[in-house]
Amino acid sequence: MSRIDLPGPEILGRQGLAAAAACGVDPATVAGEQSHLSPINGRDLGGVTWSDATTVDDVVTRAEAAFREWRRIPAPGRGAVIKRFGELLTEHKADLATLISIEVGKITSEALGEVQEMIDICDFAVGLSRQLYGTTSVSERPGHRLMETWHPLGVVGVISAFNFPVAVWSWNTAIALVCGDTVIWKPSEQAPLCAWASAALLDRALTESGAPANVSQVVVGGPEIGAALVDHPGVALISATGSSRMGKAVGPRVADRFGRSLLELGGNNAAIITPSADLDLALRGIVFSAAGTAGQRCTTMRRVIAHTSVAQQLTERLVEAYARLPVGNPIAPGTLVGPLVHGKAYDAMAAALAQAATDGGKTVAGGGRVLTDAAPDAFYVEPAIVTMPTQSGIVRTETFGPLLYILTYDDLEQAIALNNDVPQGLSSSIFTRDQAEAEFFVSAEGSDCGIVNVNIGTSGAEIGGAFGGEKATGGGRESGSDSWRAYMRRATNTINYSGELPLAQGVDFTV
Ligand code: UN1
Repeated sequence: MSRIDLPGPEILGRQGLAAAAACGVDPATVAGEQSHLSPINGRDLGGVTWSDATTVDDVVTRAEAAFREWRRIPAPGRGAVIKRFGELLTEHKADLATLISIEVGKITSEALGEVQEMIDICDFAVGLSRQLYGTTSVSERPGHRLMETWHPLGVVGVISAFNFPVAVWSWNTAIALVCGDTVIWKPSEQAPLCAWASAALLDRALTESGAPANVSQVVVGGPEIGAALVDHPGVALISATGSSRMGKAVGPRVADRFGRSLLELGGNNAAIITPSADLDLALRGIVFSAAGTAGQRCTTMRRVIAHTSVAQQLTERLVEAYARLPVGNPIAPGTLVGPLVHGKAYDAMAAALAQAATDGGKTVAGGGRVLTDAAPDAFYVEPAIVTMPTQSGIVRTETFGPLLYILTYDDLEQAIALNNDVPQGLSSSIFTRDQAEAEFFVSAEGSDCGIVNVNIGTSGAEIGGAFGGEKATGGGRESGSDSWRAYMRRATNTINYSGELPLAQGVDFTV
């Protein structure tokens, strides 16, 4: 099912600039030579300006100067800025959602959901600004005490991806700012207006509070900007979201200068559907996680591992549901599947489908490109389902599109082995009404992922939990729980109030 009412490039360009201007962006300052395509129609929205990588050094110097002042403001005062930022995001929720749809092609509901994630993380960070606590511990020495204090880390570089063009920055920034760090953001080239608009709202909150200049900065440009941040010794932490290939390049480079990195990389997320699963629930969970956001979340469900007793029925019902998915203009009411971000994403999906067929897979739903007449430069696809005889190389590869593989299993240990036998380790889920199965899946012998769900899909995590995964997913944790620790440095303090100087481990050094 596809919808054909696609707006023209001039309309989208105008809407985008109006939404950005409403958030405080001056259209004149962002106009430039760099072409800027909307996935909705594949056409230029009107050129934007990019920074040169040579400017990064100055940007870092300004961020370092801002850090020296910002860290002196008590954390609850920093939290008050984030509280105001959350209010401004609430006020401009629709503007930002419009920009997200125009620049990356998300349907309106998911674009609004992304802004809601930003608002939620602001709430979380405000509370956190009064809870940056360390522990105290007993000392082995009389009249001594051990304690930990947490201090701001420094300049944080945030490199974000097109698929969550603003929420992932806000997870990092809201937390980093209350922790006392300053932030430099290198957004996706795909979404400069989203970035400028979000940053303008944050700037407003900072200015209103009298915060020092340059607590938050944005540098829009190509990969060389990211590389300059990665290599800059003044950037204490690089938080990067993107492909495992990107992370493999970034991690060692940051480590080489003893910087810290927080990596949020690829996923190859599966759901195990057990014999006792509520299939109605499983169906809804799978369709949202696999086809939602046109399969372009790092948490997108890419594999279903179904028990042989339910696999056929489940597959038939999925095929039926997929036939009803409205594909088309993401801004039109009722659309559930928007476009792929660009032609390369489409090529990757087509190549994966061809490879899966070579490996013995059978495409049972979708896979074809649609709306080619209405939008010849855009890339709309019907979400695909491929049944696979084995978990071949292509199934173990993350293809960033709506492509779901179905595998089967006979016993749970085999299903868990399949779940874990991929390079990535981000998200996973099990659908079961059997408590022992659910517990086994979340146990140490179960899923090896950072996110392990029961009776919900793999995507759509709340901000309150730590977000991230293992293996080729990079190991980083962002967003809620105690992820804030990544943005601070820990000092262990031994306090001696005894008047004596006993040495630890019973060492005698009397002179
Ligand atoms: C991402 O795709 O990079 O759990 C982040 C989710 C969202 C975040 C996804 N809350 O699907």
